[in-house]
Amino acid sequence: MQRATRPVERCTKPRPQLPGGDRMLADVLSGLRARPRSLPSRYFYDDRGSRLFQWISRLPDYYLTRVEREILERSGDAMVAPFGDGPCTVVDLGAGDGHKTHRLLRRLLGRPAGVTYAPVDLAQAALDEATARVGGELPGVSLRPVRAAYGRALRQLASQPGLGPKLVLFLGSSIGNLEHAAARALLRELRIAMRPGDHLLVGFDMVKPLPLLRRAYDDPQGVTRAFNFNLLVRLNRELGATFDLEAYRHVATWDPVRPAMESWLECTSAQSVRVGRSTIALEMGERIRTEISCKYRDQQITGFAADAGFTEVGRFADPAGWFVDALWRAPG
Ligand code: AVJ
Repeated sequence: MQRATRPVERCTKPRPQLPGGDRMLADVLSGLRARPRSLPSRYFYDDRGSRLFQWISRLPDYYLTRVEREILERSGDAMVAPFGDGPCTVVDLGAGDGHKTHRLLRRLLGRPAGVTYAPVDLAQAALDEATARVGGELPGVSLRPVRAAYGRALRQLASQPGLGPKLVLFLGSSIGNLEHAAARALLRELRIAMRPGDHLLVGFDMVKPLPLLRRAYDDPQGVTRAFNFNLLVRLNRELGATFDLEAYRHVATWDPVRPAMESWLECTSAQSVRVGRSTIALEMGERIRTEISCKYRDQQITGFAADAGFTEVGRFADPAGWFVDALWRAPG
């Protein structure tokens, strides 16, 4: 009996299920067909990609994380000052690796009213890690992880009673991965989802001498290169794509107009790549853009706050002015 059914099973067997899904396939194909060719940078952060970014954030050349941590260390008291004595909540957009959040939460312990920590991420692993870490290091902080996109998460939290005023963290110059129009749209969405008196702390990496930027996005140890290549590794695994890792090189360039650092994968020979049922032909020397990391000037920060309808409360920078954490209030 078994023998008789086996050929039938083989014929009707579906193609092996790939973890990537239709959304990822569509995003990747439309990016690869666009000019310039591009891949969405949000797909960097699978487990290995998240670990590689943590490694980047500890590199001496990647000053962003270190400098922002120093700013939070020095100015944390002023950042949490808007909270009165009642209960309050720190919302962490893109739960990151938590060393920075710790520096703010620490200062809210020992208050008579409760402190809640609400990490927000789409990845369950990131949420689990953030809650485990804060729960372990700062017992006494209530944990309220939210697995959702940023705007939706804030709307969800706004309807929950007892959380008190919120300090929403959007740190690390994560905003820099967005084109300006998309950044403005996100900030507006956040402001609408916040309640009057809630605050938003946004990290902006500032324009600075080019050699510093180049080293931050093309470190001599090659960790940033590995981070960039991991995107292809992921697409090969999750979409069954056929990128030949030997045939690309990591390139970091400066766009003075936006302005932004841009990360690319450049073909060192002509390539033909299968992605899903499509084939993409790439010429030797052609580049695929994998990320933009916008750099800002003070005036742009003013513009972002005004455009989204926030009131500026303060700006906290390192002595050299390399990085700014801007504190904004949602007006009544
Ligand atoms: C986490 C988006 C802020 O753009 O600087 C680090 C990611 N890319 N090195 C950045 C990244 C290359 C990083 N952000």
